[in-house]
Amino acid sequence: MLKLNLKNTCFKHFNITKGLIIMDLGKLQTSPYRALHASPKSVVISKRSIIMSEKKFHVAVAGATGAVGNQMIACLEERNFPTKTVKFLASSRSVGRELRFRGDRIPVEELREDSFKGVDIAIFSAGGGPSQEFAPCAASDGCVVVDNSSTWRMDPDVPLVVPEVNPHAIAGHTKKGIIANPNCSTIQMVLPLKPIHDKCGIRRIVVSTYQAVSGTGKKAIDELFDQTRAMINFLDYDISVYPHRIAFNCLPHIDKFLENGYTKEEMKMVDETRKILEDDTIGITATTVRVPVFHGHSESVNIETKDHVSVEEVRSLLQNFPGVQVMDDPANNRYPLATDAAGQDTTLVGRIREDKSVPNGINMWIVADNIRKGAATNAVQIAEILAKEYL
Ligand code: 2RA
Repeated sequence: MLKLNLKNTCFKHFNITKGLIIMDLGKLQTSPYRALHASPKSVVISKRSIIMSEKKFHVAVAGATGAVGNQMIACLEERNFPTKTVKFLASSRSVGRELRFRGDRIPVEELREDSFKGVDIAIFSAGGGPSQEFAPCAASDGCVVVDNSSTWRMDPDVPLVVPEVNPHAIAGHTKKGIIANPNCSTIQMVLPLKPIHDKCGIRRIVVSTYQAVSGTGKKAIDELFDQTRAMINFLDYDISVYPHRIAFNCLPHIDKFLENGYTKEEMKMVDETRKILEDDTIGITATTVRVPVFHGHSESVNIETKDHVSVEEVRSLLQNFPGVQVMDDPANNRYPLATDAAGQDTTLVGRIREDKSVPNGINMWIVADNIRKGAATNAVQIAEILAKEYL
């Protein structure tokens, strides 16, 4: 058995026999692969989580058994959210399962119209259909919903919030009882763009994404793993989650294609960015690509600003913006990687440089954990502000 120590990858154990690389499946199924998805490398707990009011809340998580739902539960626990009771809701298929919370085993209940009586805050990651059906039921029972699906994001009566960027928008929760959590690729892009937009006005954004399979969910994580394992062993593989093989490939296709030639994911980045930055004049074009990475979306972002801004000023603006960390020392091979971002809540920015092809152009590379800051952490942060300032 030849052991290769590949930092931050799944593939630790290889057996070389007659020129073939045979992977030790038993070990792969347990330690590195599962550990990569199960536990964060480090957990950044914001000061906000510590300064919560004494008041405690009845909280429900809808879609609790999914990849994002699991992480929402972990975030509530890590950030010490002031819960009085918790309720974990999912489809009838998951009833009978138990999920751990603060040392207790909580039985999963079926998500139904009457699930929200007596619940103060419900965090949803149950998919578009259930959000459409059940979020209004929750709201009519007096519960405020923080919804991770795309269903309500562009509704003018629903705030779309990244807490570091537009926390004031949470006040609009009273209109429908729903607050939308933006798309993961949008959240990590608007964070560093906000202070630049405030300082010198962004005229245009050109973004290309490199998105991890965990953005699609557990089945996609398994498909990338299974295809990779099969290919390394020269075996046949199945293709079911994506239209093409994702292992050792890049798919310029996330969500459905629209009539305008863009995908829904690309148009989410356009529309949501304008809504969050409260500026419909920004020109935005996006190309979103799925890559064979388990956790962490990366983005190449090019901006043109109205007023000139130097690279040094951009660095300084980002260094002083909450939730953003500048990691930009190319001479020492330091730039953000998906493997750096995975397991933490900070959005990493590097490769900051002038785009000399236009008068006021800046390029940067932005990376974040799509399940944490791109979904669960952002939703729990919204719930924290809601709890502290509005309920
Ligand atoms: C993705 N943006 O990565 C989606 C998840 N919300 O597929």
